Parts: sequence; C-alpha cells; structure tokens
Amino acid sequence: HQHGHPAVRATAVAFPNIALIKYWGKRDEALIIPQTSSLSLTLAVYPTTTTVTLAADGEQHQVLQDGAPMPQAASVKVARFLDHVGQLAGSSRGACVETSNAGPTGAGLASSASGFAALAAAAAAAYGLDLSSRDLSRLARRGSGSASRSIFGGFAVWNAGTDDLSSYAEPVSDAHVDAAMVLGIVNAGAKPISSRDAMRRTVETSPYNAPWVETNPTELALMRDALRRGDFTEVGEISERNALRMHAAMLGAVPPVRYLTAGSMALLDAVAELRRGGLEAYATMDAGPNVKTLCRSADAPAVRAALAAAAPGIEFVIAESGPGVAVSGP
Ligand code: 2P0
Repeated sequence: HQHGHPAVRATAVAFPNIALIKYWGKRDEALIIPQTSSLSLTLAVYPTTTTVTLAADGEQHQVLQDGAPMPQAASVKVARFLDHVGQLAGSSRGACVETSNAGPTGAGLASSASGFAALAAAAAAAYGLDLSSRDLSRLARRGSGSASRSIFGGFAVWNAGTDDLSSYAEPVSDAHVDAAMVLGIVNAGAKPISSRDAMRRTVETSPYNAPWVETNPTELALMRDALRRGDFTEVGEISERNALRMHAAMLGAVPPVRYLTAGSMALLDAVAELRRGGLEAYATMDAGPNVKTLCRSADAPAVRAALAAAAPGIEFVIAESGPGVAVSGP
C-alpha cells in the first residue's frame, strides 16, 4: 500500500446497490469472503455521506450517526474497521466518524453497502492511504460484503475469490442494458434478523445452501451474457428467479429465515400482472420485505404508476442507475 500524508479529514458519498445475482453466505467470516460471486446495480437514491476526521493522539474512535452516538453493536463494527484502516496506514490514531443515510437504515435497502463504501473511502483518504478502486473495494468488503460493489457505479460484479487479495468487485464494462428500479417500500423499519446472522444460519443449517452455491456460476454467466447482448428480458428473468432462489435457501434454514411478508407477495403478484399486460418488470427482494422492481429506465414512470395503482398505501421510489463512491475534501 502507498502511504501518503494523512489528509486528516475527508468526506465520501456512496450509494446503495441492489444485487441481481445475490450474495448470500460466507466462506470466511472474518475476511468476508463469500461462497459465491454476485452482480448488482448501484442506485442513484439514498446516499450515505460520511466524514472521517483523525483525532488527537491518544483519543479513541467516536462514531456519530445523524449527530448522535451510533448504537453499540454497529459502532463496534465501525471501530474495528477503523483499526484495520489505521493498521494499513501504519497509524494508531483514533478517528471521529460522522455519518448520515438519506434513506432508511437496516431495512434491506442496502444501507450497509452505501455505509461501508463511504466509510472505506473517507477513512482511507483521512488516514492517507492512496488506494486503487480494486483495493478500495477489498477494503469496503471487510466492513460489509455488499459494500465492495458500491465502490462502482452502474453494474458491478463481486468476484468471490478465495482470499483477501482475490475477493473484490469491479465494473461490468460491457453491459448494454438501460435499467432502473422502482423501490416498493413495504416496511421501512429495521429487519427482524441481520443479514449477517441470517446468512450464517442458512450456510450452517439449510439443505438448500449447497444447490444455491452450485448453481451460481451458471446463473452469473447467463446474466453477464444477457447484459452483454442487451437482452433485458433475460436479465429480468434471471434476476427474479435468483432472488426467489436466495429466499428459498433461507426458508430452508433451521429455524427458517423469512423476510418476505404478505405485502411482499402482493407486490410480486402485481409485478407479474404488469408483465401479463405487456409492461416488462421483474421483482427482486433482499434481507427485508421491500420489493424492488427492475424495469427499463424509460418504463420506470409507467411501472411506478401501475404499481401504485395496484398497491395503494405503499410508497414507490424510482431509482435510476447511480455513480460509484466519490471523495471530496474536508
Ligand atoms: C446482496 N444482501 O447481494 C445480498 C442479498 C442481502 C440480500 O449483501 O455480513 O450487509 O455485512 O457481508 O453485505 C446483505 O448483506 O452482509 C446483502 P455482511 P451484507 O446484496
């Protein structure tokens, strides 16, 4: 790693991403090496903005979310992450982190992806590390797996790899699909079980984990080929079945992990109904009840209107393809 002069203070903005080929399950818990590769679309909504300021000698890390101390469990994760960045930079200085999410936190809308991508970029800059985007992706991965993908805009693929060096995300540079998502906010509250715990339980107890892992390379290859050919229909069909297969794997855990609710299922029906009416839309769901509907960018207003009519009382937000992480000065 290159050691520059510490910037002392840096701010970064990162956006969430939603996977079309999901990450679910780790091979190595400490390093966050996944069982499988994944592929996502970074969104242009709900950014996280994070400022890292190096503290005076001898001071501890301090973590503030929206100006208030972050809950203990989350702030311990952040402090451990800062220790790692400090080690890379050869520094034992503490830091103050100030972060805020424009969207809901911990609701399965990828706040940990935008959060650790922004933290990685801001902390690396504050501690004076000059990292390539690949190394920044590896660093973000150590905080939260999905954050490795939010370093990049548009479509990104996280190569599972087998160790710290080989597990990183990179842009899908040959995608020819103009896609957007319509986010259906079934419930913006925090999830009942963290994705970290839920994926561990899936790996350890679900008989469907093995087939989930075994089918990943083929599904990913089909997805990459469809993106290359600009075949939106194929991209959508693979995405929807991949989300359902991930949920099938976790439904097979003991005890079962179920994030989907009646509201989620109603939206799945509504999306299928749109397709029957000739509007191409496909659903994907993560570690929460919210349903994200993938569509062609040009169709997003029509998809939103149709879903809003089918599911009154649910808020729908159009999310176009968004940019990678950006660092600004102090
Ligand atoms: C994904 N999810 O690919 C999958 C699909 C949720 C469902 O990545 O333990 O917060 O911090 O690596 O990244 C959510 O898991 O988990 C996630 P950790 P993370 O987007």
